[in-house]
Amino acid sequence: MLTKKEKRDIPIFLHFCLCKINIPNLELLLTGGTGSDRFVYSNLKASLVDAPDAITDFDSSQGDRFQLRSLAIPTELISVGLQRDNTLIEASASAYTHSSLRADAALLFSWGSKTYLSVNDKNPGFSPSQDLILEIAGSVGTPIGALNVNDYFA
Ligand SMILES: [Ca+2]
Ligand SMILES: [Ca+2]
Repeated sequence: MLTKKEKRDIPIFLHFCLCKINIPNLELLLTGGTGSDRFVYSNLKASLVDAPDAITDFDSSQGDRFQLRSLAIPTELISVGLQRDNTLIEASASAYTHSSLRADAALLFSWGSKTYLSVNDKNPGFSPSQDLILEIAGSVGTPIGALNVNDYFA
């Protein structure tokens, strides 16, 4: 597994579409740049809690969106705020529990100084080996409660 120091900065040749094939243990640092970008994931296992990708500049107001190839957009997006756990895996599980996150729904939560986006699979509880976890930075508004899923996914 790669450590955070070994995260690779991926040069952006395709401005519009950043696609990641299913490589769970490859931790990517992705930068979209200005304008509308698509961060495309082939499936939910492509970025898991033990080595989550980091999006450095997600900006919904620019039109940046996540796309889950071959999956419908999440049924809802819930923001649950700061989780005070010792590890990211515990924080993820807490966030799922606190929101009673449903199957196929998405979640925003903070842990430490970072914000994470998770997409649940068809099983309601959090699974470290099944449910997508991404670190997102940038202009991420995270009021507590239900957010517009179309502001994050396309
Ligand atoms: Ca952008
Ligand atoms: Ca799940």
